[in-house]
Amino acid sequence: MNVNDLKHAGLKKWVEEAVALMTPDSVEVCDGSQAEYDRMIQSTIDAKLAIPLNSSIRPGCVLFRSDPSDVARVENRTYIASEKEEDAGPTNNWIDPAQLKKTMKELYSGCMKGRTMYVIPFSMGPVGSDIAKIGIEITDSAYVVANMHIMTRVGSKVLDVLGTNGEFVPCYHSVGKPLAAGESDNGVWPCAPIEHKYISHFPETREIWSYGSGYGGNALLGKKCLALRIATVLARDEGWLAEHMLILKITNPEGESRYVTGAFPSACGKTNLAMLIPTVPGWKVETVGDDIAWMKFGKDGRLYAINPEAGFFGVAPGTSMESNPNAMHTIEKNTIFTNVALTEDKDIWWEGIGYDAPGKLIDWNGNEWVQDKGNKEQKPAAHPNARFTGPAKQCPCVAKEWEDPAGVPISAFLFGGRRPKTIPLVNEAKSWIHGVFMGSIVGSEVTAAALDVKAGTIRRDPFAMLPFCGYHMGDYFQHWINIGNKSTEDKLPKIFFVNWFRKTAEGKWLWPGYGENSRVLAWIFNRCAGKVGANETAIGFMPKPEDITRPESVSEDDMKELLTVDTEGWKAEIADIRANHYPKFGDKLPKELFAELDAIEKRLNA
Ligand code: SAT
Ligand code: MN
Repeated sequence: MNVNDLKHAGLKKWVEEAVALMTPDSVEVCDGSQAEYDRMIQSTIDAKLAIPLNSSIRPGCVLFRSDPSDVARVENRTYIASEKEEDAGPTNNWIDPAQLKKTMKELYSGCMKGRTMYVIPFSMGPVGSDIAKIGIEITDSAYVVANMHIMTRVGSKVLDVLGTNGEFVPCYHSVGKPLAAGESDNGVWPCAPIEHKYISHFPETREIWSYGSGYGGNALLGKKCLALRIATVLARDEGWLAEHMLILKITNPEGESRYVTGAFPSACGKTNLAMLIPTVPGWKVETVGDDIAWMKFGKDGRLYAINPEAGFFGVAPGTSMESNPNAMHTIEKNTIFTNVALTEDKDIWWEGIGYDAPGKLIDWNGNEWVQDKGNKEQKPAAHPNARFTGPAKQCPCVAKEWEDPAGVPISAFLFGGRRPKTIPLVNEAKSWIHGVFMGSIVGSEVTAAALDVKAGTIRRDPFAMLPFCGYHMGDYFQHWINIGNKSTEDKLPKIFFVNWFRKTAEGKWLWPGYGENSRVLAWIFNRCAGKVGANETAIGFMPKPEDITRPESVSEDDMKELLTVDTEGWKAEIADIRANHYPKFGDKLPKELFAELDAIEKRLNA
């Protein structure tokens, strides 16, 4: 499709301006067809950026290797350019929007020379759903187009919904690597040096401008940029929730179903939880989403969630038939792999895939790699943030209602992180505001030594939204409080804190995790259904021992430890929140949260 065929005058004008600025050789409006996807993949194969995998083992799959400077989201190059600096808040990078646009326009000037500009109409959420939003991404990357085909709903059907004057979020993206006449990428992942990378959000005008990176959330602008950073601003203004949450369907042995969402910082096994296979007999868990939930109130006063995405952009290393068979089945075909290792028979391999490297590999840098299990210093064959992009509809445990435009009614919110100490296995908030308090103090042990935080320390990541909230985090806490005032406690989701990562003083896991987490989900389900009581403690409601089953591998003593309030640990936690966490938000921290902190402290001292 051609720019002249666009029926939306505002969209046509916006594209024409981008063409004048970025001067691509040609322009294509994406129709979302299979033929278009195949053409995108073929063009990346021709440019030696993609390697087709063995079609008898992994049909329809390709492998990309990115540049070592372009392997993950770049948080220090990600900006919230609100008019006023205080609106971005202490957790975001801020630049004056006018100044940022000037800098970026210089970078965008002529940036698509020698390339095709693709115009991608996409819908976050089922096309036409009340909860869905439309974005238009302009990009010079066929890799981005192909990934967007999997991760979102793309094409003419979206333009039909947009009509002649519908609203859309305009998103600019360029890899920032123009080509000279006759030049091709020829096997070199195109991107710009780190100091020219910008992932910019303009919350007031609801625009996204991304430059210099072709990877993941920096480039697939529907995901963290639109569905979280811009959507949090829309949600604040319109009275709904845009959250970094998985969505689960849980069915009990009687066949009753409930839906829960959960927010966990990265590296806490969110995708595994979303696709969990229960060990408790008779229970079933299905997936609605693995990363993002948008929730709006229904007429009945309950919150209904949709998954705005259509695919999974999951971390490959550590994913195996043991840790997540449903993810492994999802990526058997029609999947894009990025920065995993390649085997001799053109299949994929990564650390933690569940079996040794079969023979000589090509690692994510494109070099020969032979596994040396005796060598602890050996560099991994797959990048630790290597990813698969797989269609959600291929997931064996995807819930049948995962695309229901009305969304699914939510019974519970889970918050959690990697907490080796203090935080019990599960703990239910006493009220909405207590739950908001729990969300505001989410934290996780830093595991990767690469971050400039000491490994073993707790990094606070409120609501798992630290890099994803498009405005001041203190105002965001207030928004959560306001949402609670829009309905009544009996209709609002109950809120739970969970922790699968408790360790003994000797460093041994107290809880086996994975499928065994279904025991906790079953208790949460039964609490929501009013089928079990609980012990009321200083920190919330906790299971009575007889109401939660114990895995064989967990001793009675360990189970007791998992479900006991660590009073001294909690006192230290409260002191840390008071001294180091809450002060970061200054006078934007809602006073209700300080009151909650005081109340818990008082109960701990009683
Ligand atoms: O790169 S993404 O933002 O899409 C994934 C992640 O980092 O969480
Ligand atoms: Mn995520």
